[in-house]
Amino acid sequence: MKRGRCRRLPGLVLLAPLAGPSLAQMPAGETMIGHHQMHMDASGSVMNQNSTELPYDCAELGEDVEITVHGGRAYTGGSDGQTFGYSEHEYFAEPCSRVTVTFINDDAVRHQWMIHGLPKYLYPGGMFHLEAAGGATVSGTFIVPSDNRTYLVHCDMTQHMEQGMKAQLVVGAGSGDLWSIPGISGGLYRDDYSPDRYWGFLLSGLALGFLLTVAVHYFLRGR
Ligand SMILES: [Cu+2]
Repeated sequence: MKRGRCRRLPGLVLLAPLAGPSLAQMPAGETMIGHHQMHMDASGSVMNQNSTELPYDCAELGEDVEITVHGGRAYTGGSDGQTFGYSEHEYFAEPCSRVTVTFINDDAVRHQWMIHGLPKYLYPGGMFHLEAAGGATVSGTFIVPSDNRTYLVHCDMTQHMEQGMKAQLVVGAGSGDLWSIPGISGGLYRDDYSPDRYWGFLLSGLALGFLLTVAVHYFLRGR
């Protein structure tokens, strides 16, 4: 997925919503759990939804942004070492926007779309969290603060982020790309499996062994 696919389109639906059960519609059987404002049913869960309360630094609500994103094995972009991914790994919103995310899980295993770094006085733990069971769709809404900042989005299932389910939400001008966002930024520490490196070590070892053998041979002959 190339950067910029979801460049800001104020007030527009970025991708057409797909049919499917949505937790935003609060179907029968929903559960609300304590202060985490967690809505849960068989299709998944939404945690810390907020569509009305403004962050302290927002004088008024900005634009409405709708993001529809798929998650699953089909979205690795062919990158080595990745098993999972999102259909888009970067999203944009203006400061104080109300962001509604519809997350469609194309896999059979559970996946999440979780964002970190939001104000803790509005979002316990600083996070907003969607989790979708295999084949399910969940959606939820949160409001971002006014500062220019880049937020981490990922799936918190074991090893899923390391295997490609990592993305970023850029609010305003952002605060720089996060590392290891598929298709956008490189790793903090890049692994090097280059065969040249190992050939170098092997040839150096052989040359050193040869020189030592010759040196010992002449040393013994000279005695
Ligand atoms: Cu996942």
